[in-house]
Amino acid sequence: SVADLAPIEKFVKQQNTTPNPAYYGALKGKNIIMIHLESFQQFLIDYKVDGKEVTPNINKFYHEQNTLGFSNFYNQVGQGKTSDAEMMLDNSLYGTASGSAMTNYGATNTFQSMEGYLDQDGYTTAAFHGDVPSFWNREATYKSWGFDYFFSKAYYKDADNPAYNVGYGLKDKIFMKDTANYLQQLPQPYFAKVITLTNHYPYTLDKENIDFPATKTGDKTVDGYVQTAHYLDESFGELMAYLQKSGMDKNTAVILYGDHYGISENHKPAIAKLLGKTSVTNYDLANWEKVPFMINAPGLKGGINNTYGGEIDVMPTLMDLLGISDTNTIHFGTDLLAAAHKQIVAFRNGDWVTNEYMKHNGQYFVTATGTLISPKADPRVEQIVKQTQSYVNTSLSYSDKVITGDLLRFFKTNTDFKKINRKDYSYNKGTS
Ligand code: GP9
Ligand code: MN
Repeated sequence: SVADLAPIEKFVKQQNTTPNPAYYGALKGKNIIMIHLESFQQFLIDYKVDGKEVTPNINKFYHEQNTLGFSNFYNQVGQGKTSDAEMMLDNSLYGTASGSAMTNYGATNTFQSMEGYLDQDGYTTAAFHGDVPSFWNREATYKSWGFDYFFSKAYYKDADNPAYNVGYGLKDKIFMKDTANYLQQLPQPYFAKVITLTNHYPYTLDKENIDFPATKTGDKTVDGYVQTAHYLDESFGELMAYLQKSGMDKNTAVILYGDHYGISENHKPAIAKLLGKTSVTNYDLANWEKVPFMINAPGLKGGINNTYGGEIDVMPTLMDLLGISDTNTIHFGTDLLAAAHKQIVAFRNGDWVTNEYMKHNGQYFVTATGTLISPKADPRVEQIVKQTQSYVNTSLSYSDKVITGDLLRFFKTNTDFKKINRKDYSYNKGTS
């Protein structure tokens, strides 16, 4: 009921931050292309195999003068994998404790999504993905989130050609080519979410497209990972070249993020080999959960930012960069660029990372050094750990309440945002 919302609203309001004046509104009115790098981990950045960079285009992008890159950004997905990442990125709500929130609630719940805000701010909103629209219930969910368009597999030329497909759907290079064409036709300013696919377990690719050496960990499900990551990187490079050639790059921000691990913690010996170690600790495994998050735009003040944060923080960060007020809505993350950004990264299993300490698989470490600690030995540390755990548990359970109880439907006193009516969205705006 509406009464359930009150304590949650209070909790969320306490986390509200004042935006960083150096960044507030920096992306205002620009086109936004947000690229979902499937299963892409932060360790791939600047990583080399046989002396060759796995992802030269993304590396170059990461180090560009107008790119703001985050070095301590974590994936926070649970069982919903990709769909959890989407829920966090687009709504600043966690995936649910079990299952996929998009699958179970996407078609029916009320949302206060980023696309909803942007649509109300004059943006065209579009999603692109080379798989069937039913996967993760996207077809229905994106209407609830206010997407004007959803270009799924059938929108792509010759989409069923077996040579164009691998794994779940279209190969990234084929996908990027038509996507670029569609982007150019969208009314500006636009917000486009581009979800790649080829760098997905089990990392298989046809011979003609493999032009990178596999790693030699001896773990069959791991060694192809850098090859599909390299292919994804090439497809990204091709899209960037198109943006430059068409001049679209002049008024467009490009954002990259990784959704979750490519190599799970079940592959410890292989992870150790990739890291050049004899074995891995829980500290190494906590760092293994890092994924890229980077923002590039003409004139943007770039650099590597070491703030601790994660997928839940993306929407509040982007809202401030876009200069759109969302202080009156229910979001569980905070702006990564704000001075008061809360550097607590909550994971779905109750683990967490902060700028001071981390908890991973029941062990505690000093974040900066990896020193194993016993919080009980130091009352000050014990207190911090207790407070952090309580914040993590509250945040996750409040987010779950919002989703499982469809609480945003009760949200009325909102000056920033009009309720999204999913019936207004049919993915054929202006074409019917
Ligand atoms: C399928 C794709 C994969 O369309 O997004 O989802 P995942 O298996 O990574 O959750
Ligand atoms: Mn995924």
